[in-house]
Amino acid sequence: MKPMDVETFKEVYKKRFEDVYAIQYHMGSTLEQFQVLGQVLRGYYTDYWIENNQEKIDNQDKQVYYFSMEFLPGRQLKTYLLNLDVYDTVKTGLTDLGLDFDKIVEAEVDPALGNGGLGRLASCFMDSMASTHVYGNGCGIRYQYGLFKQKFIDGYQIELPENWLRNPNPWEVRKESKSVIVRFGGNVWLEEQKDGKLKPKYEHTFDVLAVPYDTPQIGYRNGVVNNLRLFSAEIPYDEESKYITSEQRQEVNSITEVLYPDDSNYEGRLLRLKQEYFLSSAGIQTIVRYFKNLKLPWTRFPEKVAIHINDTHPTLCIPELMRILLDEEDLTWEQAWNISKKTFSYTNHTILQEAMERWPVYMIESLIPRIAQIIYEINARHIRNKTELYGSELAYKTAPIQDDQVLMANLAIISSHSVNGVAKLHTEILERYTLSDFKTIYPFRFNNKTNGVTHRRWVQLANEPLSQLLDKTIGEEWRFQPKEMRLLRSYIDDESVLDQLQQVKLTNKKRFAKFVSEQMNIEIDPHAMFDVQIKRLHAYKRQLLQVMHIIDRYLQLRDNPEAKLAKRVFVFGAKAAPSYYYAKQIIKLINALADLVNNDPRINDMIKIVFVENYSVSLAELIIPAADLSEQISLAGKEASGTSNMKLMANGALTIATLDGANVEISNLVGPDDIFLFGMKADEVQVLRDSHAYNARDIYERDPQIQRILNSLIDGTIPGIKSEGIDIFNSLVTDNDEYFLLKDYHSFYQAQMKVDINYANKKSWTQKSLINIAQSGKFSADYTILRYASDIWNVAPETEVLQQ
Ligand code: 26V
Repeated sequence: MKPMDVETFKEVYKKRFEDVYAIQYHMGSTLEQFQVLGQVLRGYYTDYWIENNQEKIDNQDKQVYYFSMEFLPGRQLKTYLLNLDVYDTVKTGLTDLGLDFDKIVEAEVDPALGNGGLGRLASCFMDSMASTHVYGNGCGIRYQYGLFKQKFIDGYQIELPENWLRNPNPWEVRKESKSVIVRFGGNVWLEEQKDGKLKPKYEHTFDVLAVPYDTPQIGYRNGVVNNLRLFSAEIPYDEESKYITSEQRQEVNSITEVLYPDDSNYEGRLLRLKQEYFLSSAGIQTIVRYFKNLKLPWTRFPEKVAIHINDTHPTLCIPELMRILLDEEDLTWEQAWNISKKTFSYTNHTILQEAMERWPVYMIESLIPRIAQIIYEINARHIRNKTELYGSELAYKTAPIQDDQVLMANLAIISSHSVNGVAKLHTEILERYTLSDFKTIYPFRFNNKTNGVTHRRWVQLANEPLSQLLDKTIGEEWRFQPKEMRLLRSYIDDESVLDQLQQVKLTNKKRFAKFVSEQMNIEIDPHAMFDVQIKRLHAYKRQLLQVMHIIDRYLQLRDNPEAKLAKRVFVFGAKAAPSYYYAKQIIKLINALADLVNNDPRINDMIKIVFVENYSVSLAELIIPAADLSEQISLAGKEASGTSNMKLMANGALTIATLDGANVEISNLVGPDDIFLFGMKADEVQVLRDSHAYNARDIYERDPQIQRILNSLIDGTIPGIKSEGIDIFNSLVTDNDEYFLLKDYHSFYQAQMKVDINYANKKSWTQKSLINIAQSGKFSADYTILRYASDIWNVAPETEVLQQ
């Protein structure tokens, strides 16, 4: 990489600052300082970016396109500095100039262009593709407003718009010249050409311009710069006159105005369908244009292009590619279909029925009529071919169109060459139950790719004290090869390393405690256990189970302040979908409980509850390094993978978990002594549900411990709640507790008591923490990406630094 020394950097920075703002460099605001630093950095990396783009064209290497409706990149500045290997230079330079590096870092907005795990995974993958030398391109939407900003008012969640583009974004480049037109609506009919071929004709279509904005994705010290391309909807320039009414203009702008916040809850809303087609069409057109420049025959398309769809949201990519190959490139159906199938692969991220996308046929027909015709044809051919081979029952059960709806998962599965789940258990459930009919027809199409996280962001940057300790203890190789963190294992009895590990944790806890004191006015003891549950608020994730546990402890401590319980700080971070009423009631409950518990002098500060507002990637970076205990307590079989579990583990938190998602793999890696497992297993849940024998009211009536906890929801114990207490009580007792909280409660409670006992022994706790850190390297997204590359995308990255 190009050398950059501190003195040169300082000169360049000062000069640029004064040129841009016409004031002396030390007079600027932190925002101005950030903007200038962004420009300086951009000047530094652009050469690589240009070089990389040229190289790709010259070498004609296969390109991966990762389509996702969500990306959650977090702040980029530190990632760029780290990956360009100029972190220390820049930090020292700015400090020399009397500027506050950390403040400048915080001046960057954290783009919330995703809901949670799925979007964050896409961004970890972008970082890993660049770092493992996979030519990966992200394709997404440049939402003008990201996920809503969460505020608590009187304990209730209020949603405010998140205008993340308020200030200029120094990383993105608007590529107007690469814009494409996306066509909606109108009438379409097939007309016979002179040569006898049928070609579609369109009239009265509504055309929208898709303008790309590119953001570089810089690999870790390897000179690679990939591209994240986000499309923005605009009025086509040469057709301004057609869009004269404000309604028409608003209709265009609304397409990329806002991210849908209803994570895991499908709603057949027209605007969402428009977004999905907008992304699919714009992205596919861009790829086709790129491929045509290579001047190769169409049959070689799958050799040069792999297209991955992140959940079903961009599935319309498939009929869109078919449309272009058929209508514009004159391929036959068989030719187009073969090319498509070899090109597309699909990841499933959920088995929750309510998250499965299915679009009414009439909607697709009126919004994108030509695409509807193509889907009908895919459907008809599927039924015909599969009936012949497997009989009509299986053919119809796997068809993409059923009951006048397009089942997007079915469409994605039958049109791709690979379908993967995101953790071993999840893939097993898909194969055995959810998608078993497809498994019969396509036995080799399914595979597992357990999720991963980038240790660069989640350890190297978020936890500098730990990173330094690792460097000192095991050398720096782990930074390139996270599996090398396992070398830490041999220090399990090294008192000095254990002491330092404790110091690292304490430092991080103090940093978080300072934030909590300054921002929330709550004083927390850094020596207490920090017990963390950070994820979207959803009934299946069972934040309520943790609430029951907290109430239980609170009541015990109130009766007996000397009770043998560990001092704990319970940390929550969670947004609820704006329309998810029950989840919002739980938010109110947690806040009301926090008010009660945090201010009750009878319990001697033995419990504090910290519910951080507006949980985000940036807050995760602050919370995760400070965590002692990681709560991964979803009902077994429901959480596809989870990724906060991996990040927390890498930062030395111990996990309390059900055997769900990737928790199963974490448990296998660390062994039974270094994780706290509880609760029903996925197959037990299935049996219990199928038996219809579960009776939650019965448990409530017979079990005094549970009864006392639940009564506190309705008897005024928690003064801040009103109807919420009753509704939540009813969801458990009257509505038979859909997620089996009462069934799992005792097992959970026992596990929590075991946690308390273990935490009392500082040394053995720290040893367990060390094992967790050491084993976490296996969850590096770099390895996950290499498996996608070899098993699914068929690309061979230059992996001189990484072996799987
Ligand atoms: C569905 C929908 C439905 C339509 C409206 C907007 C919307 C947004 C997102 C979703 C999909 C939710 C699926 C999801 O986020 N799954 C999570 O994926 C993570 C990464 O694989 C995984 O770790 C989590 O366990 C899984 O819940």
